[in-house]
Amino acid sequence: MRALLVCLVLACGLPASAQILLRANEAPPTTISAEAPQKLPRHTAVLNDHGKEAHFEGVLLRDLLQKNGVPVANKLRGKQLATYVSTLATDGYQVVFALAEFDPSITDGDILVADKRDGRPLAATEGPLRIIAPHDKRAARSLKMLREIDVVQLTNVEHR
Ligand SMILES: Nc1nc2c(c(=O)[nH]1)N[C@H]1C(S)=C(S)[C@@H](COP(=O)(O)O)O[C@H]1N2
Ligand SMILES: [Mo]
Repeated sequence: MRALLVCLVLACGLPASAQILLRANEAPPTTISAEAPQKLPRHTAVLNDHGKEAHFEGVLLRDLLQKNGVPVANKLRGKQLATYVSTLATDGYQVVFALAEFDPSITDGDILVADKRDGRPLAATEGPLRIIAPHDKRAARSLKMLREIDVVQLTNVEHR
């Protein structure tokens, strides 16, 4: 793939099993063990789970990206607007977000990587980590059993 590829597998104030993986182009993935867990602010979000409210807690995906060298702080421009964030679950489910969805000057940018539901750690059927996209009308992008996050910047080579 002719795209700059950065892959992050998560940790950061999140379950101990989490670790960070960085990958650029076809280079072998680099795993960085979370020896010094990053202290990120905790956030909450409410998800409409088939008509029932579920309360989740975790860290902002935006903060996690920022902390791992993907700038999403504010007012993205240029190639940053041609960058996507692909999330992959252990069951193969995959959801793509635009990087701009994490820019607070464009959206509320409050998509979570959650590790708690109604105050308790997530069950194995949805955890240990789950994406929560609280403003979506359906929970389809709220990917369960999160395994990887790839940040991919498109290049003009791919435009045809
Ligand atoms: N890993 C994973 N996450 C997923 C899904 C899935 O199949 N696998 N389904 C999505 C869909 S379509 C919905 S509506 C919500 C809730 O799915 P559930 O009703 O199976 O809990 O999870 C989302 N996250
Ligand atoms: Mo769904």
